[in-house]
Amino acid sequence: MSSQSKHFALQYLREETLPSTFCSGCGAGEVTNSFIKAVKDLGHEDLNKFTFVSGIGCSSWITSPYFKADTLHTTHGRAIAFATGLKLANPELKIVVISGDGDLAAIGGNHLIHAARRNIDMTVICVNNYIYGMTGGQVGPTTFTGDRTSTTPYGNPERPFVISRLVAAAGANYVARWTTAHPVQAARAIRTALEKKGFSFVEIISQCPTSYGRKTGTSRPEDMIAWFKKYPVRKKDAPVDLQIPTRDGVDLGVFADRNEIEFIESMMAIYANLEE
Ligand SMILES: Cc1ncc(C[n+]2csc(CCOP(=O)(O)OP(=O)(O)O)c2C)c(N)n1
Ligand code: SF4
Repeated sequence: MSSQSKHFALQYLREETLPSTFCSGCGAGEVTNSFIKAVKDLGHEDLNKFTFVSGIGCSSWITSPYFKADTLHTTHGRAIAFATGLKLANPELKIVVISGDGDLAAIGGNHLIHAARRNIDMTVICVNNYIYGMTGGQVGPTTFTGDRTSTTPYGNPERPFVISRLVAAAGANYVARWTTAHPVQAARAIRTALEKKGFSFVEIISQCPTSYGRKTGTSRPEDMIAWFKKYPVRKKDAPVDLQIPTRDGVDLGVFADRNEIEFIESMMAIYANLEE
């Protein structure tokens, strides 16, 4: 293949690791494309400016081993805890966490809300496929009520979190939610998130035809994408809808966009006062 006909993302990926191990039709590739598009639009020729952190899960494999960058593949649920340590040790680092909804909102949920509350400078991309994909489709905190999963074979009795609302309410400077069916909007949101000082969060709803679709009657990736396309888009500054979402659709768009003081700046301001 001539270098001119190469896919734009290949410049940022370790080609020797491809093809990826994701199932065919998985949304992980679209998330990768949206992220790389955002980085390219920001004028970066490579990923050297970034340090990537992920937990454990299929979505956690998006960065490592594929990204040509420094990538830390950590433990399940602790990506934000590792990322917080890195940022405090070296505030110059531009840290990006890419992980799944189980990793970030179930076992890692406490790290997530407190990082948002502190407004620590990092970007978190949450790949929400409504399930624990890697381990075979167990129910998670984003699974809809009534969904059949491998651990709720008669239907899920719980109600789902809306992670984006939760993170916005906790204090993040930027929060947006799109899907793999909205790659342009997702790339734009990631670009805004990467430029934002403070805690920025982009949730991308993504199809897992293998572990979620198969059990919930939508195992064709194209059917899942058609479903995502029907989701309503919030009007800018519209009041946040507090209804518990159903499979009929979750709202997309921007949930927070503000410029409140970032954690390390806040800490340094206190230290500066002590020295005076
Ligand atoms: C402490 C710990 N608990 C549980 C597991 C098993 N485990 C690995 S990945 C995973 C869930 C993955 O789901 P998610 O984070 O949503 O990512 P996905 O695979 O859906 O992309 C679990 C429970 C683990 N590795 N470590
Ligand atoms: S199990 Fe689901 S999330 Fe994991 S690679 Fe396959 S389709 Fe993607």
